[in-house]
Amino acid sequence: MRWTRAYLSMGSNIGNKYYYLLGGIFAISQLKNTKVTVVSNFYSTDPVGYLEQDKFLNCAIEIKTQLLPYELLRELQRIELKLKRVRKFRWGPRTLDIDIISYGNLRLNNKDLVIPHPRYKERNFVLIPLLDIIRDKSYIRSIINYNDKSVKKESKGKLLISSCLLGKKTSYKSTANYNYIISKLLKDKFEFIETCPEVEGGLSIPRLPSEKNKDKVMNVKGIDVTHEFEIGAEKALEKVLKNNIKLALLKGKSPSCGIDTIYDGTFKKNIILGNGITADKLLLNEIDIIEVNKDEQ
Ligand code: PH2
Ligand code: MG
Ligand code: MG
Repeated sequence: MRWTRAYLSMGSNIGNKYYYLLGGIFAISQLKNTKVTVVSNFYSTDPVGYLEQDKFLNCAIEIKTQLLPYELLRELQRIELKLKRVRKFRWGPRTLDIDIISYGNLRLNNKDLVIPHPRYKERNFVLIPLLDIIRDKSYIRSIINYNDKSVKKESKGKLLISSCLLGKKTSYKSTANYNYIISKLLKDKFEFIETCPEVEGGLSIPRLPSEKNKDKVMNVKGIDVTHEFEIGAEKALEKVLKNNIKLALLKGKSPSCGIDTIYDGTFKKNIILGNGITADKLLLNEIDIIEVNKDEQ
């Protein structure tokens, strides 16, 4: 199968807008046979259409995919639905809109899918992010309305991030969890405030593997390290509060950082529903969390 380059436009205007856009980007990067290759800047944009609604946050991404157009559409709709769910401790609607702007040089005109997107040329909230990332900029430049000031580039926001995801060798094995989207595509767009709650809680690098079971964390030799994990969680929360952070990108499955799924405490690679100690503490303080994992080799 060939890889096709596609451009997607993303928008959110309810709740933690960065949570939806970045959550969408990481979810897209996990689709089978699909890679996220470029991410635009993020823009605050006045609503177009219904004016009685909050400002949007918009961005555009380039992907390379082997999914066919309708497969891609279905997967994107599934991601929209998944991110619209109401999360624990928080209430209210959540929205994420992901539109296919172009797919290779395909032209398609069906009632449920039109490619290129039928209205993108009139929408500066699509064109301006697209101009950041598209290879052939001259056509887009010729159709942008430069008098329209309703699309404003966002200044760099702060995100909490697990330091192993930034390439630091802080994991229990003294390895990093390199992630291309973080290290290459998002690095210049955010200020990362890093934390390794296990190290900051006083544990060494390397350290014995630990797993969470109910509210305790034990290492593989049966020593209770809950106290260290709780100190680490406290320190992560301090950083979040001090920097007024609303969103964390945390390493998945970890007994400190894992969100939604973790290991069950038996050291047999069994996965159960649950959050790591730091993840739980951040959720209770209304911080949204996106699970990020290292790239597959
Ligand atoms: N999306 C819409 C309608 N209006 N306005 C802005 N600024 N940004 C959007 O993404 C947007 C919109 C329908 O999808
Ligand atoms: Mg749309
Ligand atoms: Mg849509």
